[in-house]
Amino acid sequence: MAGRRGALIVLEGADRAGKSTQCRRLVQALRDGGHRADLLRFPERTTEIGQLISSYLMKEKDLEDHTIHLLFSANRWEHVPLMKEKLHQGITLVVDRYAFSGVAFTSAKELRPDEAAGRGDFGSERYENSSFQEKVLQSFYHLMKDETLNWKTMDASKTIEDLHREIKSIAEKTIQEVHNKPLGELWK
Ligand code: FDM
Ligand code: MG
Repeated sequence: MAGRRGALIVLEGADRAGKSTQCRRLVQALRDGGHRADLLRFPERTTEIGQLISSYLMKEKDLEDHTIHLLFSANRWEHVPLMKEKLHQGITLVVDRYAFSGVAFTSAKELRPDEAAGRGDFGSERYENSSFQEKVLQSFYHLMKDETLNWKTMDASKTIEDLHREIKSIAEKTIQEVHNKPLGELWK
């Protein structure tokens, strides 16, 4: 195992697609299978920046769109040294949202028509309504055209168990494929 690096596995998607459930299940399954794996999520609300983001999302605080975008970005950057260290140590990172959410959610604001948002059965945080989630999805589809990012599309209407099996098998394959490749960058 010496010198093997971990894989960066990111689950992205609209709200309530089941990402958090699948991330937890995946980390557990990888560990059970003898891999070293850690779970991360973004926004990571526990840092000072994360607390600002959290109060924005809970509508306790209003922030200008560029400002909140940069806070989400800063919240990822403050974790990058730790993430690189873990990946170099051979720990696979399973990440519940990353920079793609950053792009998709911010660009969805630009796509949003100025009409009243139709409310679905969502939570009460900012962005949690179906018309905005529609725009987010469009942004994700746009991002997925970048083939260098090695996207795999999951059908979130499948059962938790079926999805878990699929995701686990993709993750195990990815861990094998990247273990002797140098760390790259998401976008150059
Ligand atoms: N979100 C998340 C963004 O708008 N930008 C980002 O960079 C990230 C990482 O934050 F609505 C949004 C997506 C979601 C909200 O995320 C909180 P969780 O996964 O529901 O906690
Ligand atoms: Mg949410």
